[in-house]
Amino acid sequence: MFNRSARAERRQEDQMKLYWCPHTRSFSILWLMEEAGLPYERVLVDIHAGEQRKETYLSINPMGKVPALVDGETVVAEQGAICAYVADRYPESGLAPRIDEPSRGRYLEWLFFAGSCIEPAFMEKVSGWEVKPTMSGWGNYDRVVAALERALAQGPWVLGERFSAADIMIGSGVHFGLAFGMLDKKPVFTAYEERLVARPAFQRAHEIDEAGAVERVKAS
Ligand SMILES: N[C@@H](CCC(=O)N[C@@H](CS)C(=O)NCC(=O)O)C(=O)O
Repeated sequence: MFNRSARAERRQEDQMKLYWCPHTRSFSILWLMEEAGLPYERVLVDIHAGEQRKETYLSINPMGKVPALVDGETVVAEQGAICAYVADRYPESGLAPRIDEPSRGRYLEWLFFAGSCIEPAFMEKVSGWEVKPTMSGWGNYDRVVAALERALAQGPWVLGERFSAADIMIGSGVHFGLAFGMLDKKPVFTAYEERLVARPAFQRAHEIDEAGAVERVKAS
């Protein structure tokens, strides 16, 4: 149940709790925790059984969605916010540029871009929305895809040579976009995805997620 490399020796009751459900967006935070190499406990919220709408969980995430993270008295939901929290609270994870580094600007931009631009752009695509690009915050699907292509053209990561939590957010978007046909399989996206999938932390998260999916079905 706990991360292999327990860099920080924490008592079990002090460990971070990741509220998660297999095969959901909470995969990105599973991956984040594996990249961070910090001990954490996973708490299954079976969204197929409606557990996300129970009062106990709504007090953690009033949106009734996974993921959410509890670290001592800190409670944080929303993938981007969780990435920002963990990367800054545990700088030894090396997942964020320092606040005074020039790359910090782009780092924050891409961290926010995932939720505020990629997510709605994919919804626009699958739902066939007609949007006015100058009025919608995300422009439109084509603009978002063009921005992503530009950002990933150099590589290997969104900040260039340095992998960061921004790659977890952008990478999850690209990964799911390719998997669900919301992104064309252009080499710029498939090559980036291949680099992401090759990361040991991604593979560990994938194994945990798959094992969790089997256990969830058995238990239900
Ligand atoms: N904006 C949220 C989205 C999370 C989300 O949509 N989670 C879905 C699973 S992929 C969920 O919990 N759905 C259950 C529900 O809405 O009842 C984030 O970035 O964390």
